Amino acid sequence: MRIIRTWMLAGAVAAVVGCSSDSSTPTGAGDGGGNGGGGPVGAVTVGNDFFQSAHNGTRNPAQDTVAVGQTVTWTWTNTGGTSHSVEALPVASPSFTSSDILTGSGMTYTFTFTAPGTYHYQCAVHGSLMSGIVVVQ
Ligand SMILES: [Cu+2]
Repeated sequence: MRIIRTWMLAGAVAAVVGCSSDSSTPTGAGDGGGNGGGGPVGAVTVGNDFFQSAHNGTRNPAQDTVAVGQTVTWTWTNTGGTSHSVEALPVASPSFTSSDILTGSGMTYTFTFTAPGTYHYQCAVHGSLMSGIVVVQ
C-alpha cells in the first residue's frame, strides 16, 4: 500500500508540471540557475562578466538562434551594482541597436530582429570579456 500511494503522489506531481505551459513570465526572484538547456529561445542572462543563453547554456559567447521577427530579451541577473550593456558590434554585418549601459539586477533589454543574419555583441563596459551571438534565420 505504501508503494502505491507513493506512485500516485508522483503521478500528481508530474501532472502539475506537465500543465505549467502558460506563457506568463516567472518573477525571476529565486529562479536562478537550472539553465543547462531547455529555457526559452531568445532569452539571454546578463551576469557579471558573461552573457549566457537561457536556452542552451552557451556563455561568452552566448549563442542563440531565433527566427526572423523574434524578440531577444536580455535580463540582468545577480549583477548587483555592476553595470553592463548589450553593445552591437559594427564589425559584424548586419548590426542592431545597442542598449544603454544599465545597472541593477532585473534590468532588461529587448530587440526584435527583422532581418536574417549573424549579429555579434559584447558589453560596452567589459568589452570582449562578455560576448554573444544571435543568429537570425
Ligand atoms: Cu559587462
